[in-house]
Amino acid sequence: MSNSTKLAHSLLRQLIQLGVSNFVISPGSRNAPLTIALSEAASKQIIDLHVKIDERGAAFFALGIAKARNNYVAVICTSGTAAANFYPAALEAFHSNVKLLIITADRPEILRKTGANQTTDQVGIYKLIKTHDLTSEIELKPLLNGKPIHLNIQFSEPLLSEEKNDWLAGIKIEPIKYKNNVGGKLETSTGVLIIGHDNAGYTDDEINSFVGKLKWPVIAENPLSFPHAHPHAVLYLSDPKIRQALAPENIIVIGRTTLSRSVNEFIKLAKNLIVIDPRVADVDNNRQADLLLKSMPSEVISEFTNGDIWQTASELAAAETKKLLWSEQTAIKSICESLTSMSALFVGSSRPVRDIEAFTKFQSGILVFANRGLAGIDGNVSTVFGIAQEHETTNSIMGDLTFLHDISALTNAPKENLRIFVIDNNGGGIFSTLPQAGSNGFEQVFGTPHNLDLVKVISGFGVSVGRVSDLTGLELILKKPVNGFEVVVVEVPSREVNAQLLKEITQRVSNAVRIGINLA
Ligand SMILES: Cc1ncc(C[n+]2csc(CCOP(=O)(O)OP(=O)(O)O)c2C)c(N)n1
Repeated sequence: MSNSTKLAHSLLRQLIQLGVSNFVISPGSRNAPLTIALSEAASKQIIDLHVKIDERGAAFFALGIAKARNNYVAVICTSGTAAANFYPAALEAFHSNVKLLIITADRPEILRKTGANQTTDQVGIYKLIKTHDLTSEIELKPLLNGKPIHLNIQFSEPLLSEEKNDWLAGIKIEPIKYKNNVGGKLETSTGVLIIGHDNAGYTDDEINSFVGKLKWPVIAENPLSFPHAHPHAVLYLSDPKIRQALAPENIIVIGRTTLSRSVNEFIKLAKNLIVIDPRVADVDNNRQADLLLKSMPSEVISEFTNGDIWQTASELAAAETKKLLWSEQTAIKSICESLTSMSALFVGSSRPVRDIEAFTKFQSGILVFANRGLAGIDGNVSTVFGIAQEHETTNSIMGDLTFLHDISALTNAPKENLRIFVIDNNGGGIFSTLPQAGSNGFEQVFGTPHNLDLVKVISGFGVSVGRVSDLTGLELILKKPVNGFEVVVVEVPSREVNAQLLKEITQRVSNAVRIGINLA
């Protein structure tokens, strides 16, 4: 038995025993000791093995499964540029505390800087994630602490072994159980609670339990998951007078608020800001607040804060949003209203995540995911493929550029029930809502139209695809249950028209709320 095979067996056996059950691999030679062993484990149905030719997508796919399972998922590649392709997902995992277990195969250290083939410095390649550079067996359990991990394994030749041994014999799987930290006491008075999109890693139930103890009005970047959240707040908080009128003594923010200027301006108005986010311990240790809490308090002493004014404002806003014409906003609102309970939703970066914040409300039983660690438009299709593995039904909404960025994922399309809605505005619509709108060369450097017929592109991959360009067409599709994998290209008005509609609805909502709460 070669030393490399023995090392691979020892490390994989430990991981499987500790409850790592999903392994994502990409083909290569240096990682062969691992991939051959994993193929054996998969054939005995001890693990789930996923093979992806592109390491960048492989890592995002692993990230998606890891998010959905709240457990480590291993992603394994050969040496050289393959390892660099893990970088975007590694960064996303670091900033969102996802249990990504990165394993890069390497050549022996002695070959570094000698001009040897496919050999670079893989130690510290992900900078923010410490590398464990291994030449021999180590105990892995202490490393599985809930954060992303990088194992760089030096494999020397021979990489393959003629001899067979039953390295899985007698394996006993005792998974590590990961629990979020909930504990400690918070004493405060009146205020408003704001829930950032990624929940700071807490489950919806953990947050809802905290909401119940706090008895304050709630607003959420992801209103779909929180029955007590006042929807559409981001629209009317764009008005400085309304912000001022609603400004509370205290604000608690769970996680990060990365979606809108209006909510962040509102947060600045509180006399006292409390942040709850485990990442303030390390990832975000320069975060500023009057009180930084690394865990969700289990005991809360607070004063009931009347939310009637928020209720009124949100009802007035809801009435205005019902009058919307066909647009990205109506499409996203209708898709979300049609979601069935016990399903997952993955939301792409850019406008879709923001339209959900502005135009949707609580929908029972939907698990919402997004890559908010760094808000990349990369790897979103692969991430949703990973999430879909773990749910009976998954839907996703993303922009056309986000979809195209990760189009290569379609080479390995899933068999699960997954429907991806691509909001096609032929380019980056968000930029038309930002100050650079209309600047010199805007279309070339910001709008970046692709001018592609997405239906043709997608069908080229052999994937089932439909096109809708009005509400009636969309509603017809929404009535059909998700059955297998399909993409729906949703053609919406131009980016400029959408930006204008967004401005108008924001203004209409603000006016209605100002009048409704007697600020006019
Ligand atoms: C990897 C990466 N590159 C660039 C960006 C900057 N960026 C943010 S939104 C966006 C445009 C996205 O366009 P699309 O997916 O079509 O969504 P829309 O803006 O139309 O809602 C870009 C390029 C990013 N967030 N991530």
